[in-house]
Amino acid sequence: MIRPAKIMLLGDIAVGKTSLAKRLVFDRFDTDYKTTIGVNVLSHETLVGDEKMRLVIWDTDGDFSHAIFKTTYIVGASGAIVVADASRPATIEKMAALMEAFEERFPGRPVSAVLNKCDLGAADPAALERPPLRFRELVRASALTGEGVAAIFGDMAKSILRRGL
Ligand SMILES: Nc1nc2c(ncn2[C@@H]2O[C@H](COP(=O)(O)OP(=O)(O)OP(=O)(O)O)[C@@H](O)[C@H]2O)c(=O)[nH]1
Ligand SMILES: [Mg+2]
Repeated sequence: MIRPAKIMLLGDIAVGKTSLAKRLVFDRFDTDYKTTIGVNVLSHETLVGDEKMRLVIWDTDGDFSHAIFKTTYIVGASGAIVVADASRPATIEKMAALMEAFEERFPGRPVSAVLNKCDLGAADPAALERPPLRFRELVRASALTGEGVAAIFGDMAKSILRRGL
């Protein structure tokens, strides 16, 4: 049996949500920016121990912002990967706010915070001090180099399986 798990990819406009999903699923990177219109769904099979999982990745348009929680796209989400652009502090604020909103809507479901575009340099430390980020693990990633990408989705799959979601 393959266990399906719906994972939301959330975050501000152009932080690299689509690029992270494409790096995972196709091991490809595009420098061209083609904004996502609405939602794009990608499927990726992975093994957690000897358990087969199908990650159904809902790559959302950053334009939704908090309005995503008023749509049906969010229904049945097992977890969320919330992405920021390490080179734009405002997107880190947005990530924190979206994480809080997801946790309020789905208490007990895993949420991970990802600082993408780490190939461009380190994030502004002040932006990372804002609660709730101060108390959390932030995963550094780059869809360009591939750094962190497999681990982000793999850890999310493990958390979902462990919690029986
Ligand atoms: N240097 C660098 N550029 C990246 C990285 N990830 C994405 N980009 C670039 O950032 C731009 C936006 O990437 P997308 O993946 O389309 O961003 P998105 O979050 O899906 O954007 P929306 O769909 O509009 O919300 C593109 O030009 C990508 O090539 C990265 O890790 N490093
Ligand atoms: Mg996109």
